[in-house]
Amino acid sequence: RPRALSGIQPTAGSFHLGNYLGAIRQYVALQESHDAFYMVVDLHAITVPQDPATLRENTRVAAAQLLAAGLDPDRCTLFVQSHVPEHAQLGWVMNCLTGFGEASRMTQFKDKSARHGADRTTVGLFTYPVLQVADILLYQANHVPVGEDQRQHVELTRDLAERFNGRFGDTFAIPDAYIVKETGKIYDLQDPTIKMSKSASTPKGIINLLDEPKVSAKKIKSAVTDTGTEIRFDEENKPGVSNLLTIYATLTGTTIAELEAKYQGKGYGALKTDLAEVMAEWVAPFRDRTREYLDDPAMLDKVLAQGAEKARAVAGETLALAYDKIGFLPAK
Ligand code: AQP
Repeated sequence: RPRALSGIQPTAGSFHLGNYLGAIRQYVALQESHDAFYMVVDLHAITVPQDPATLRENTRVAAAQLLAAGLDPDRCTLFVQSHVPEHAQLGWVMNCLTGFGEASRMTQFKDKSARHGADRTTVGLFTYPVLQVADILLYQANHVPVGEDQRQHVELTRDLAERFNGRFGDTFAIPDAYIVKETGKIYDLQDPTIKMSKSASTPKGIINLLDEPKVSAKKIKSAVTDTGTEIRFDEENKPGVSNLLTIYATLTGTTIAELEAKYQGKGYGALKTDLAEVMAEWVAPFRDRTREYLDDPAMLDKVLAQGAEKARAVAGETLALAYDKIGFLPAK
């Protein structure tokens, strides 16, 4: 079986609809076909300031949501990044292979550092794409299910894996990004030209999966569309309507064409009312399931401990191989 690896940050408490449609849905699907590793990336979270108690709580909330979304610990390995020290260890190695200019070209870093301001931007934020390289290579991952915003980081991973293999001999598998074209970028509901994002979206622009269902329904109803009337998928001229159609089609397993036919001659109001209902009906059981997992922290911690043990077995082997190739003297 091919390997899959991906990670998600525990920073916001609730995941948002972009996280789910762009990434988590694919995590669930790839459990069936892949030897899959998924982690809550707390090391990445601290690239910006975090309150310790909130971070700890949100790490469990993130794991609970992944289980609620359909990850099954019997079919994938679910763990917390800081439980597997090899990530930081291989991260350092990868930092030493990355050019300063190369890291400076990462657009996610440029966007995020611009938002934080130079004084509040940490070196950790600068090198977080390199830690992501280590995350992926430790598991010899073939496929990395992510949203479109992460494509450049997977490209960096390929470059560094090739560089390492070229310099020290074959060590790492070369991964491919696994991005679903239709849902790789879900847009902000209030500004459908930018991605839905926990740091850039306004509260009305983002659907948080753990919000009250009626709050999410209301946000769909007040989504920005355009001055036209026709319900048609046209990302260039109708980005708002197109985004709603993508969300609707994916959550209900229908096609965009079917939806266009269904809403022919109807107004935007009808589309929004129906999608608001679909949205509320989707988030309600998701919230309930998440709460059930959170009500049993001992079970959750056990799942994460077992996941970390499985992850360490693989990561430890890869790190030992890389250390040996580099020429580190083995500890006796
Ligand atoms: N709008 C989106 N559409 C599709 N996929 C998305 N992802 C994020 N936003 C969208 C994907 O979700 C996964 C987890 O993301 P993360 O934990 O790295 O969170 P993030 O990228 O920090 O999420 P945000 O909301 O985009 O945060 P900020 O605003 O801080 O950058 C990833 O696979 C990501 O591609």
